[in-house]
Amino acid sequence: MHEGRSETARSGIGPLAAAAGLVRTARNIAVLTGAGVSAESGVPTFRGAGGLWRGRRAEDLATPLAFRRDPEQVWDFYRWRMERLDGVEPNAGHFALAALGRWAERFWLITQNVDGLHTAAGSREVIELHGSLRTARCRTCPYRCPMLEASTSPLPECPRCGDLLRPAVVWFGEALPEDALAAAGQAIAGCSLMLVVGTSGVVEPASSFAALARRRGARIVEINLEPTPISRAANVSIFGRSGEILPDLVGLVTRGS
Ligand code: BJW
Ligand code: ZN
Repeated sequence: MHEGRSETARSGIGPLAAAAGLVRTARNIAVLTGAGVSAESGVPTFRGAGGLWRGRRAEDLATPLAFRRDPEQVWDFYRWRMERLDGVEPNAGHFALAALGRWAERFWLITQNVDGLHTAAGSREVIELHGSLRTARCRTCPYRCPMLEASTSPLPECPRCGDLLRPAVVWFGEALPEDALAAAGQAIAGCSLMLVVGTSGVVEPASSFAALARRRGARIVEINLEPTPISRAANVSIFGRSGEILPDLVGLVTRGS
């Protein structure tokens, strides 16, 4: 773990203790997670070396245009993603966030991830900004079904209207689910501390949440392997693996050890 550029340098205490102090006094806590929180469970991140699929950038396949051009290839990609999720378990970071949720007075867990691992770790009412890889939906009508039912055929069709089914995730240029966006707005307005974990902070609108919360007076703690655009808004940045740092941080907050 490396010391972040932050208030901690001035106060002389380490970033972990500084972050624990901020979280303990906050009580109303919002958490925003990205792919990094699931990396130690073996789920590849989007950007960087792990983000490639057959030489293509994962984010280039997560678009409506890619689906219009070559739906079979996009389905191949998502079937591969589903297979990668088979047998994947939440890691110590997911469990620590579930424990933090039980401890906090008010708590919101906002995730950009579509892997369902926060829920599997026991977090409740997870705000899934970018949808879920566990569900498929029709691209035309409101039909939805479990992904496992849809992904048996190379190009699954809607049993109601006959158009194509697609993964119920949010692609670039698409609006986020209204309920998730409204819940995230409440979190930003209601939190006195936002903990941002394992996101590169480049995808809107999630990348603005920390700055918005900070403008409303919340403190920001960031956990990532490296500095990100969110580091500028952060009171404390802790650089290291979230599967190691989160249990330490939550232990300090909830047990004082
Ligand atoms: C660790 C770690 C460890 C690793 N411990 N840390 C110009 C053109 C076109 C669009 C735009 C544009 N400018 C802005 C936009 C908008 C666009 C956008 O933001 N684009 C930018 C990229 C330029 N945004 C959108 O289009 C969004 N919609 C929208 O804005 O709607 C407006 C609208 C309103 C009304 C009508 C219509 C539209 C939608 C964004 C959807 C993003 N979708 C994806 C795919 C989801 C489905 C799927 O999974 O396939 O979401 S893209 C991808 O990026 C995925 C992720 O959730 C998202 C964020 O990635 P994340 O989580 O940050 O992962 P990484 O890989 O980037 O970073 C991992 C981090 O973890 C790194 O920092 C590591 O260091 C760290 N790490 N191991 C701690 N162990
Ligand atoms: Zn349909």
